[in-house]
Amino acid sequence: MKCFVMKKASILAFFVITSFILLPINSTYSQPMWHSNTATIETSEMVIRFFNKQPHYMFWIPGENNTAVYIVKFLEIIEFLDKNADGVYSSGDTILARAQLLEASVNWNITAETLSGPQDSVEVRITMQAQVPVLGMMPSGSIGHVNVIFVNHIYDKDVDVNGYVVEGNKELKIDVIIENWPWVNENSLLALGIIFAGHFRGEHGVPHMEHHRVRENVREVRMRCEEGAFEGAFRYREEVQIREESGNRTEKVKASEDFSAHSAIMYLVYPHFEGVLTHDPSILVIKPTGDVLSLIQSYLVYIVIATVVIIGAVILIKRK
Ligand SMILES: [Ca+2]
Repeated sequence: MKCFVMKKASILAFFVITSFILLPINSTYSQPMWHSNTATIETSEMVIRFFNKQPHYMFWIPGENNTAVYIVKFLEIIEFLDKNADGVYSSGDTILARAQLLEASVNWNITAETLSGPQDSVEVRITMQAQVPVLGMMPSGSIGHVNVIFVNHIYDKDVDVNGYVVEGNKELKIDVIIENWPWVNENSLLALGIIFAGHFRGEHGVPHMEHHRVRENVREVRMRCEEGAFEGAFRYREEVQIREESGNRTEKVKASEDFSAHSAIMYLVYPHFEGVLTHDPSILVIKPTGDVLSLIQSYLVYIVIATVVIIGAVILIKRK
């Protein structure tokens, strides 16, 4: 009798342990990886590809690229005169010069490092740097070069960076660095043009755009499509750091947008500066939470396995 009970218990234990081993498959620990041949960062929660090895970010949730891929493209930097004095780049403002970041002739140098980050994290850091030609408008022609750097950081766990929590594995923090702009005018401003787009079930499209405020000084534009089970987001701090010979200063950032069914473009506006400007936006993937149905769907395989295992255990025990 004693032996029989022992057997029962050990069979049950075996099945319980087996089902626990099977359960956490999708939460196994892994750190972000860089694939240089495809210029792709891969984590357990997010994939980011630098299309054409340029600052043209395509990103998705692993396994979901057939439904939705979101795109954030850093298109151009414009020097302009704010004619209507609204502090943003708007129609009627005068464009003085332009640097096109995605021209095929611009050669982006890409370097990859794996570092130990803050709070015992692992950081994968991909740096893209280029000397981008700046073309004047009146008269038209080259007026020099600007040094543009995108330093991309991703961490294997949530990390606090200057009071902002960067979400581990699913948020790419980008330092946009603009150095030595060859100014045409001493009263002008710069605008960084960013395009939002996507591939939805293989078709090129424009996501539905929504505004959110994440916290004080941090704004978010959320990208959503009907087809995808997840959303994309672009966040930015409403201030920039400027390093000049005369010292460092922090200045406000404003933005103008033109979001429609056919295109979505944003211009972040930076102040006039001599030296180096740093701004730190980020891109991230957001999975809907609290939706019971989608939670059940994502665990369906495990629920089925657990049920089969339990039924099997009950049958075996009853036979003994
Ligand atoms: Ca304006």
